Amino acid sequence: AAVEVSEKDKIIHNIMTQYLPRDVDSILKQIVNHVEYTLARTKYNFDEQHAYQATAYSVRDRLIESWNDTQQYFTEKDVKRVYYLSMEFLMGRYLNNALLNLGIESQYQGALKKLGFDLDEVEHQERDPGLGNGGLGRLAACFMDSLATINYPAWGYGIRYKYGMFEQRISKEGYQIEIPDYWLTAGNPWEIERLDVKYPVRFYGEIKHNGKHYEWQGGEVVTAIAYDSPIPGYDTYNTLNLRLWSATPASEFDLDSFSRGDYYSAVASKEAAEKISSVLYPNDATEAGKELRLKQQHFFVSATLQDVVRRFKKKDRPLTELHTKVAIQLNDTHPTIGIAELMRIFMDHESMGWSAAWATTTKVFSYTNHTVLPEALERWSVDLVEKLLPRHMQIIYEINRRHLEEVVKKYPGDGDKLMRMSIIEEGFPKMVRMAVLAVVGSHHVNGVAAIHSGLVKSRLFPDFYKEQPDKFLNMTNGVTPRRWMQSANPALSEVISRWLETDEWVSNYELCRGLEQFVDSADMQREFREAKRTNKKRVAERIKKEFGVEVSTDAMFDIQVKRIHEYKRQLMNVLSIICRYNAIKRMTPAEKEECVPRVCIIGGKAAAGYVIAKHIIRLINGVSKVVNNDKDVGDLLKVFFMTNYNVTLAEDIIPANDISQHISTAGMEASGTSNMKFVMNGGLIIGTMDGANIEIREEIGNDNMFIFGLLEEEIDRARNELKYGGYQHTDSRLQEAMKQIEANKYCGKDVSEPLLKNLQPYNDYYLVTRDFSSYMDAQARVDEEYKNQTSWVKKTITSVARMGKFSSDRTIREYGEQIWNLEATPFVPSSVAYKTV
Ligand code: OAK
Repeated sequence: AAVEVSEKDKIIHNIMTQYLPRDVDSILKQIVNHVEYTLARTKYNFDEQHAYQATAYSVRDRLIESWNDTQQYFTEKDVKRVYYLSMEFLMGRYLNNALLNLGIESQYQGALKKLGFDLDEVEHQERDPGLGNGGLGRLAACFMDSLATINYPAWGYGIRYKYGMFEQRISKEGYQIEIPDYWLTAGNPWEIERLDVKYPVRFYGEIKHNGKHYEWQGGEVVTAIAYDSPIPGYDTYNTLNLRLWSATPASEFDLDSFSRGDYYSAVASKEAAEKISSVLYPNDATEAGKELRLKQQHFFVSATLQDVVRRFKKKDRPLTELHTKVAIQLNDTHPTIGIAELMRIFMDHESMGWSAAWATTTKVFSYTNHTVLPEALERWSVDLVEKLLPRHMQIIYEINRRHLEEVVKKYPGDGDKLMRMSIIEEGFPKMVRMAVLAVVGSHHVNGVAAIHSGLVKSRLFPDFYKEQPDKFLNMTNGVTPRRWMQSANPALSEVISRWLETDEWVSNYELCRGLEQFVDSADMQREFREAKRTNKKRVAERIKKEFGVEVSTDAMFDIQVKRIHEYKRQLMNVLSIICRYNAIKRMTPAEKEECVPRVCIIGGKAAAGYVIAKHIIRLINGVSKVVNNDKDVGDLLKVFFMTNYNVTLAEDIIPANDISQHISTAGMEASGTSNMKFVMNGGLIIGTMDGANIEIREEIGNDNMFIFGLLEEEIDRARNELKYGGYQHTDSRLQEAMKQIEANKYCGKDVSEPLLKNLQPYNDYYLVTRDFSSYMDAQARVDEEYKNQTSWVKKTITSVARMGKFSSDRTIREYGEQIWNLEATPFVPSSVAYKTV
């Protein structure tokens, strides 16, 4: 179709026909320009931090070009978009990811070299934006990368916290210390502040009826301001948007305080607005229940929905068609208040009736559950919701009334069922169950691994599953091979690309199956081992620098890094390390000859208020000190607690793993995602039949994993046996380790007493003592198998080849096809008006 082109468009076209050139000298000029004009530094003398910032700005310029084109293209084609709503996005550093996705790493390397800088060093200047806790936040980031790469029309929406995840330090005595993470100190060159994209968000106040509809008035109003970060896809021009909201005082005056002449309190009350987006709650999979947290949720959800509805309304059409252009994914229950908020917008602002509003709302939302831990299922007291969001409480009551009416019709007289299915939990105080609201208001509900999705149906929502079985789906998690292989592990990626004679596996992981045919090749085996050694060497150097301890790259690198949580059983790991230490102490010189040396690495943050988790960190540090300083042990065992585990540290150490530990009590880890990253990087797993471990085993084969422990279906019974005295472990190694802890060999009794108490049969909820022997057996198999390095490396090659299922590209395609109904829409240049002149 002919496109109308105005005179102005032609002029703009004539000066801007060219995209930013990609050759080394042009890039060099772009960087130096930013040093001078953006940073206002002299171009003859600038340091690495300024080199980083100028480089980042120059990359951002390119992303803005493709971002604008992509968004204009989506609008023109009037495509359906998915909006991924998440309280957390753990993006990690941007620079290297952007360069690789844009395919211009080597040019930037060249340009920086001419300026006297090393790209690697420059990349290290970037702060890691830690706007998430762990798995859930990092999954959102992998999903953004895959959405862009697959060319799906998508936006991410979240909160621009001023303070991200705390920085973890370890005191001299081995305790965790939390330091606030003011990550914006040196600015954030990746974001674009949109002072013109802003929405009012109200809290508190009262509800009036004006004869036509309800109005929410008074209370407090804050303004949400948008900050956009472009998200490039790999090997595509498409660039998506991550829009994070920041809270600022509403611009209108509070005339009441003015007339009272109370200028200072007027200003102070405005200052309070900024608190809403000030700090990420550092709680992983536990519920804080704090008023500010609910405020954060409504703040970002309300701004997002206003933005989404405004975008939809640019074209003249009824809002009852919203679901044809909009899919909204709720990343856990955190954005679930959006179901009530969209109803409110429909009815109170857009004059829709209840039925039409509800029919559309339930066609828009879908909900992902990320945990079955009861302490993580969000519930808000009715009193709090009523006070903070009075109109939403009314709407939730009405949603519940209509929903229960249906239940009563079908199951007259079944009061228990009614209680179980109610959004409101009757009790003192009455609570709103956000997960039930999410299920009732969504067209699909999914878990994140096969076993977990089964538990979502059977344990969390059995009554709902019975009514609407097709509503419940499984979407097994995945991770992006761009960040977790290509970028984090260039050594192995280079080997893979050479053998496959293509680097297309980076966006088509299934191609790695082609590696399997070479598994017997001595050359390939050698190259895999060399890549591993390179990665282990880097980590060994890091250990030398941080701990002053030399470790050999011949030792087996054994890694467990994840949030510290009792269900993840870091305690079981450290107990087995103590047993290993005791065993080594008893070895004869001949036995020591046969013993496989290990470097045990543990890392992760404990929520500041999670006392037991902090004790576990203290114990690990105590064991580390005793073991590493024991001359009898030498190289055979070294233990390190890596401080401040985050995305950047993960990228550094995951490629160095020989074995990694994913040892949760069966049924408790929804999926896990680092398990996938570790295997993709040429390591094997010791783990339980839990989360995605089960599917990894299905894909790579039982021979390539070290599986142990009780199965999910055995857990309830085992718990009862422990609790009521039918079972007591008899593992003498465990008894010895516990005795040493009791004698305060590794830490003081402030730590050892509560830890041991938790291991008593009636208290051992996570079944550490029950799974212990089976775990030790699996560890012995690991040692034995590692002695045969050829067979070991073959296992890692086979595993890397078979991990295709766990690319987040596969996951996102499934969401796109089965939940969102999206179409891949790669940008086609000729169709954008000003480029068709
Ligand atoms: C965090 C807060 C509340 C509820 C769940 C979480 C969370 O991080 N869950 C984790 O999500 C990951 C991504 O789906 C899973 O891989 C982890 O198993 C799960 O614990």
